[in-house]
Amino acid sequence: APQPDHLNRELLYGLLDSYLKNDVVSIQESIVHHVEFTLARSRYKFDTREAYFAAAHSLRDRLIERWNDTQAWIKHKDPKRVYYLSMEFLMGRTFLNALHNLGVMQPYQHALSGLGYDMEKVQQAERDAALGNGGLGRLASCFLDSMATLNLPAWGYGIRYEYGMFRQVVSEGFQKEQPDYWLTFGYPWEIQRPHVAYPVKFYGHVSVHESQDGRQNFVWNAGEEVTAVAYDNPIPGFKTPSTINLRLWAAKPCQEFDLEAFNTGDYVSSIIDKQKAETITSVLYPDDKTFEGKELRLKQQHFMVSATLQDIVRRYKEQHETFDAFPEKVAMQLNDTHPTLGIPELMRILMDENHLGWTRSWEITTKVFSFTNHTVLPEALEQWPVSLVEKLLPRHMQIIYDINWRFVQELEQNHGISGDKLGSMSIILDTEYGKMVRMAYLALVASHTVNGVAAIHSKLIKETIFKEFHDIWPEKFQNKTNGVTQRRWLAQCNPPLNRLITETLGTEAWITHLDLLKGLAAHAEDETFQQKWAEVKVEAKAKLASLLKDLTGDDLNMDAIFDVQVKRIHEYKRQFMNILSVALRYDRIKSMTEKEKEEVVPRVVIIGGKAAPGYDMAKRIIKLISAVSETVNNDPDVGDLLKVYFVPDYNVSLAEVIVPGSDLNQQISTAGTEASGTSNMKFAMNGSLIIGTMDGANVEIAEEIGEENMFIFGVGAQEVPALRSQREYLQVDPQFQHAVNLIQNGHFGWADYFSPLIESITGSRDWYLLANDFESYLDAQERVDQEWRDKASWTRKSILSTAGSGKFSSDRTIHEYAEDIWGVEPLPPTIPE
Ligand code: OX2
Repeated sequence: APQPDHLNRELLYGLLDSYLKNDVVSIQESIVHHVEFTLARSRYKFDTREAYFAAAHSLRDRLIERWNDTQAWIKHKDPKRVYYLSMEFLMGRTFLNALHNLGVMQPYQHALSGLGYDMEKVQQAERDAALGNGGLGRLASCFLDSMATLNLPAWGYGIRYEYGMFRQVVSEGFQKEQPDYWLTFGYPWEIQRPHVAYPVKFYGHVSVHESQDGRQNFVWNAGEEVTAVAYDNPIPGFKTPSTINLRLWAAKPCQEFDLEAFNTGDYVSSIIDKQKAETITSVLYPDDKTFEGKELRLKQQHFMVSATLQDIVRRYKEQHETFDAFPEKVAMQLNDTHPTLGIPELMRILMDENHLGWTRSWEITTKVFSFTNHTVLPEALEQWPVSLVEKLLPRHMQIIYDINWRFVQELEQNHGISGDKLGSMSIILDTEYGKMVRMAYLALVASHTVNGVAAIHSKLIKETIFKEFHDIWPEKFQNKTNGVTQRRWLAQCNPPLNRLITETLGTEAWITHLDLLKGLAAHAEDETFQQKWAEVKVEAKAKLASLLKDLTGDDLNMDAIFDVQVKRIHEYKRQFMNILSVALRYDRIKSMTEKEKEEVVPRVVIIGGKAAPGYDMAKRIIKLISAVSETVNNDPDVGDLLKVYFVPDYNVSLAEVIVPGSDLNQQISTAGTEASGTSNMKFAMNGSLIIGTMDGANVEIAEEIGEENMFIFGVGAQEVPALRSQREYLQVDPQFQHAVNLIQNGHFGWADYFSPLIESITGSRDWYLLANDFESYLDAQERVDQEWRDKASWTRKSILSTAGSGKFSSDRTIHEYAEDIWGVEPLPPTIPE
């Protein structure tokens, strides 16, 4: 681009020598300015949504100042940077978060109310950015918040899907998926960077050229080329100027038009052909746990990592002559195997485009990548057909073969491995349908570190799916127990609890040092404090009740236990077991005398979550929950003693109301199946008691807050394999049988539709051991009811839950990644001259 003839630096520095002012009047001026000049509306007439957009733009200006300075500062210091590569970021809303982190909540509130707008309503006008499925994507977003807050030189990289996670509509109990075109009114938090664009190639063939020094040069002649355009999303840290970047790529038609095609005469269809490029980043794949070998998905993965690596390499080369320092300047974290193609892509860039030999390139590559595994479920593990990779990415397939060839050599020569075992460790798997690339093995071979996401999960991957790799490379394996950001998940979503904690601890330092919450334990027995704690919970419950009132028209019984299970619908998460116990509870109440009913502890059961569109069983579970809900809620014999609700379209913003408003939350996966879980941490922080199995992070939560303050039940992960082999001989508990009969006999209607569900938990089919754990689950539920009767004791446990959740901050998690895996250090958050 042409440069200016003369830069008047003095004038420029003088013009922008201080940040925008954050007094109420300055904020009002900037909001009104954006109403007029950004939205082109009249300042005398703008609705709540326009108020939101204008306020968002004014806040974005303030983010950009900090973003620019942070990036200039990082560039000036040139420290080692960490890049978090993820196909999903489940950001939710940004407005409130940015207000909090920038410390301008109060003046914005006053500014808006002065103009006649209610902050609560303005904030509701924002649509969730739902570019993720669930735990994995939300974890990535929590990590960004922590990386910014900890002043780490970090960036996130991902895809700017035009359609995010589908909107779930429940009609007559059946899930319907509706497209989430979230960009309809524009997204004020992003900055498009049309000049930050890279070509991404697909298909074609590879040719080999002999260079003068006798070396072979591989040239990939692509059959298709698209352009990746950057959209930057500033991520502010809390109480620090540090504002990091989430760079999301969108696909656009390639700029270098193939003139040949245009000259053949069919100008219009040539343009239309080019337009197809954009479909690459159209839609987020909505399946959480089953691998689907779709070509478009593979394209998305390559598109993301190719643009990202070109960007990272370009940034590095701006400041360095050779690649010698690359591993000291760059760390890349692979969020599951989805971005694993980054490995052959970096090899290709180093070898084919920068003419480094294999050995140098491999040395560099294996020093920069590290990999996180998020599940042991075999159906989730990515295996791409070699034939597909070969067609789409011919050069990458060659490189993967080469990596594998050298790896197998190493196994034979250095580890004395041969025969079947070689085959079982090979990156390429031979199946009856042809050869497959095992992405997890590729990631493992090339990464310097692999980690699980909770202690039990990290132990399991060493013993099961990656056992043979652990045998040869024990030092590669680490654990990094997940965490969540307490800014969003406590400070922002639960203001009354925030105030009580701050008042009690005499400091708000817990917002960046969550360990301080343990100071609350000293007050757990204090009656007046318990009283205040209970009042705060009532406030949060009232908000949840009003949400349900809007959804259903019902007034909730505020004395009831608000019992919540919100997460993706999956057989391993056992929502089915939950609803079976609800059916029993209903049946029990039905058979009671009026006198007996007086003793019943009332419950409001709230279940929410999306089923992958192709996951038939999960969809039937939703219908079953709805059917039970329909029967129970309309039965006058039951009245206020039991209510069941399925909350449609569970998402981040709903979670921000549901989590604080719950008394009890269910984390009831079959032991050994839920890698970590992260909502368990959010609930515990907000003083909601956990009923759960010894699975995922529940185990560590129990260590921290005490098993006696939770309702633990069920078999442990070590017992599961043996039990699975004994399933057909298991004597089922009569209550389990009774609950099953109720459904089978059509008590809730739809008996035929539910029969595949019943079959799936019968005898040897019961993979997730519902029958086995049921009795112990009912016991735990009984303990819940008993405990509720003793209000002081319940409140004590609730306080101790919050007090014990200090470990589960993503700040702690990120600090560990930075120290043990990435080798990156915080930058002092000084603003450069
Ligand atoms: C999820 C895991 O199922 C969950 O247990 C974990 O808490 C979360 O990742 C964050 O680590 N897709 N989502 C997950 O795994 C995969 C694969």
